[in-house]
This record gives sequence, structure tokens and C-alpha cells, in this order.
Amino acid sequence: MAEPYYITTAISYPNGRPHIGHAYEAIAADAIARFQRQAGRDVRFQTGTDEHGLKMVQTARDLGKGVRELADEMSGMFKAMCDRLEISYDRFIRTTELEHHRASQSLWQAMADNGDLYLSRYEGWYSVRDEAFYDEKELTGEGDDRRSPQGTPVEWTAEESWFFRLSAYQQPLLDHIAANPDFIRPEGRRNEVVKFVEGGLSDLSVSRTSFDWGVPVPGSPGHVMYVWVDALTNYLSGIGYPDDGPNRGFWPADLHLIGKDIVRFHAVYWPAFLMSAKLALPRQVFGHGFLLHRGEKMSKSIGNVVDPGELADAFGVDALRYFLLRDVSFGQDGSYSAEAIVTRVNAELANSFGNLAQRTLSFIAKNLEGVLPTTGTVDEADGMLIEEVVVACAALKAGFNDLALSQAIEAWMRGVFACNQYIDAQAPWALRKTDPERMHAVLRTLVRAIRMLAIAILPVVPGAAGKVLDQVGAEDRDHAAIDDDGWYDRVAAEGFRIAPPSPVFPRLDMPEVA
Ligand code: ME8
Repeated sequence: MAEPYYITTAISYPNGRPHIGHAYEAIAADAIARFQRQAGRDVRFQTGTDEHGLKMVQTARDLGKGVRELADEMSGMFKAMCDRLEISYDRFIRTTELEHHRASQSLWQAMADNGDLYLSRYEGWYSVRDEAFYDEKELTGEGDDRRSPQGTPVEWTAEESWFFRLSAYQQPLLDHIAANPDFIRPEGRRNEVVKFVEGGLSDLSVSRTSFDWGVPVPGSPGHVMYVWVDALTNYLSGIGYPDDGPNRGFWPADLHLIGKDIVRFHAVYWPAFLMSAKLALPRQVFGHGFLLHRGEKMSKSIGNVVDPGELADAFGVDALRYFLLRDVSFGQDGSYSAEAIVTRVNAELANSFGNLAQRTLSFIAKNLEGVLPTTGTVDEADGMLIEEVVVACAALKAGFNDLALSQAIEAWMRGVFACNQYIDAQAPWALRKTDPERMHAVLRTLVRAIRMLAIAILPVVPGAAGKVLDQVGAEDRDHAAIDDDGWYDRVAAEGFRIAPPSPVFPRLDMPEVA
């Protein structure tokens, strides 16, 4: 049986349309999920929408809509975004699903059974935008202009509330973080969490009584769960908790991929809830950076919020995916603009990998009637190139395993450059007349190299790399196939012919959308 691998994104608030930050997270998680599938893991990949809470209630009211109507409409848009971007999720969860309510209530009950929930009164600050409670000492500003550390407005809240004994988990959390250095990544985020936990943890208000759009607290009429309690539980409800179904083997999750603004919820509250409910903790929480538009924060008032679907229409899904994963150092903030996308994609995909594949395959189609040559005069340069490509593919794998996605792709690119140097140095077009046997060996080497590089880059550009692999008749696409030295001779012996290829990585023009 393949080893399970469970990866999740955050579930998005469907109080507005999806933006490029949501697309970025989905694409990164998707590339990792595809990579792990290639590595032979039994992958479960979950994403979805986080539909309860005051923010949803207030947005619906402002729009003159019912909150369920808003949730249905916007959740559909998030799902459509995922489909448009070829996100290979196994489960798109909505927290308004009945199953999810049941799971949240079970988790609640488990925490209650452990003696960690008590009824009291909450008086303090709340940010609706962050759906978060803050201590007075965390706030900036004065009077009506008090703001959360995220810069969002806060309001004074006073109501009866259930509390979770978070204070009891200070030491267990610090111990867990110390014993599991990879639990919170990147390192800067881990340091922030440690500092926060060392500063002391107050018990957490985990129910609300002033509105009813949420999961009802079991046995406590008038209380709905604080939205983050049910939101975090999605990671369990999506695999069948509390029942012991076939998917429960995916717990604990291998990776919760989230943005840097919600690390505290995932690396403090969530593990504390799980410890209380006597469930295993996820292996890793990775807080990626924020995507900025030309270095500026995206905001509706600046008018620079771009629909990811429009970007995909303008540049192509593969180009957008490649740019985001290659250009942004994973874990850090990144910036995007039309110019940056076009420049990066043209330099690396169209002019380098695309051109390599196009030149080689159309040469074979044109000059050898598509037949893969099986003979040829081998030169030591051939073995050296294959070795460079093997090293590049291995470096891509190592980078992906370490979630150093941008470096992984950069290493892959070195393999592409090596091929382009080889093709220029060997000049098969000149050999056609002078030394056809040598030309055969060169083409053979190139087809083998192109196939390996295409398999390696599949998680990043699944559409285009898949087409290259179709063009050379490569069916097996997992990591084991990269190391399969006998592949070429087998497809050649089967009489596979290369049809005149159409370019799969088109050159981009500077488009109108910026
Ligand atoms: O936080 N760049 O939902 P959300 C990169 N419902 N990532 C960004 C981003 C940006 N500009 N803006 C947001 C929530 N994100 C909760 C999560 S999980 C149990 C509940 C990321 O719609 C953000 O960090 O505000 C988060 O990981 C995800 O998008 C959804 O954000």
C-alpha cells in the first residue's frame, strides 16, 4: 500500500471573489500534491470555503443578500477558480455541509470531555475582518481608531461565551515545537509563534451568542461556535471524522499550507484543540508569503485586485502557474505584474524549454519522418548531457521535498540550459549532411533529455508538459519513469512516430491587463 500524503490549503472566506492570493495558495498546494503523486504517495488534497462567521453575515447584509445565498454564489466561484487553474483537489469542502457540522460538534464534545471548555463572559476586542480576538496589548492606535496587528479595525465585544483552556497548553505547545523543528515553517514564522506562546496564552473565547450563522454548540442553545473552531475542523471533517471511514488513515495531515497571516490559528489554536481532543497533530504547518501587485498590497480601494481567471485567460494557466512558483521565493512575499509574468515565461518556458522541445521534435518530424533513430555514433558529450539532466531532475525533487519550490524550478532550468548548449554545440541541422549517424545519436539524446525534463516539471505546468510527453509517446510519468533508461529503446522499437508538433509554450505578448 502506498504511503498516504494529506495536504490542505486554507479554506477561503467566500465573502468576496477569489483573488490572486487565493490562486497562489491553490497552485502551490496543487504542485506539491502532483509532485507527491509522482513520488508514489497516496495523496489526498483538500481545499474549500469557510462560510460561517460575522464577516459573512455583515457582507451579506451590506449586499442585501441572504448569507446562505452569498455563500453558495461565492463558494461556486472559488470552486470554478480551482477548476480553471487545474487544481487537482480530491475534496472541495464547504463548512455549511451537514457532515462538517457533525464533525465540529464531535470535536467540541471531545474537548469538553477533556474538561477544557467552560462557560464565562467575554469582554474584549474583536476584529471582524480577521475573525480574531486580540489582547489589548497587541493593539495599536487609540479610541475608535484601535487596530489589530494586521491593521484591521477592532470592536469591543461583551457577551456570554464558552472558553477553551488554551492557557493549559502553553508548555505542551512549546515542547512540541521544540521537539519537531519542522512543525512550523519557514523558520521566521516558527520564531514568531514561539515568541507569542512564550508571552503567555489566555483562554480563548470559542462561542458567540450575538448571531446564529455558525455551527450550534452542542447542548448550549443560543451559542454558535467561534468561526475558527469550525473552520480548522474542516481538515478532519473532509476525511470523515468522527467516523472511522477509509479516509481516516490520512490523519495526521502531512501539510497545512496557509498564508502567513493565519499561522497563529494553525500553529497555536489548532494543535491545542487537537491535543485536547486526543488527536495527532499535523506534521507541518507552512506559512507562505503574500502576493503583492507591483509591490503594493492588493485592495479594493486601490483597484488592483485582479481576477485570477482573467490572468489565466491572458497568459494561459501553465504560464501563470510557472510564474508564481518560479518567481516567488516560497515562504516569502512576492510581487507580480504583467511585465514580470511575460518576461519570466518568455525567457524560461517559451525561449528555453519550449524552443528546445519544438526544435528537436519538429526536426525529427521533418527530416526523419518522425521516426525515432535507434542507431548512431555516440560521443561522450551525450552521456554528459544526460548526466546533467539527471542531476537537474534530482535537484528539482530535492527542492520540492523541502518546499523550496522556486529553487527547485531554478535547478530544473539548469538542465534545460544544458540541453540548449548541447543542441547549439552539436548542431544536428549541420550534421544532417555531414554525419547523419552522429545526428541520430544527438537527437536520441535530446529526446531522452526532453522527456525527463518534462516529467520533472509536470507538477508545475501539467498541461504543457503533458503535451510534450504526448508528443514523444511517454506514458509513464511518475518519478520512477525518469530513471527508466530503457524507455527510449522500447518506444522506438514499438515504431512510435513523432508528429509535427505544435508549440506548447507560446511566446507571450504584453497584454492589456496589468
Ligand atoms: O484566512 N497573497 O480565509 P481568506 C497570498 N478563512 N496569500 C493570501 C493573500 C495574498 N495577498 N491574501 C490571502 C482565511 N491569502 C480563513 C482561513 S483555514 C481553516 C481558514 C491567503 O479567504 C491567506 O493567507 O482570508 C489564507 O491562507 C488564504 O489565502 C485564504 O484567505
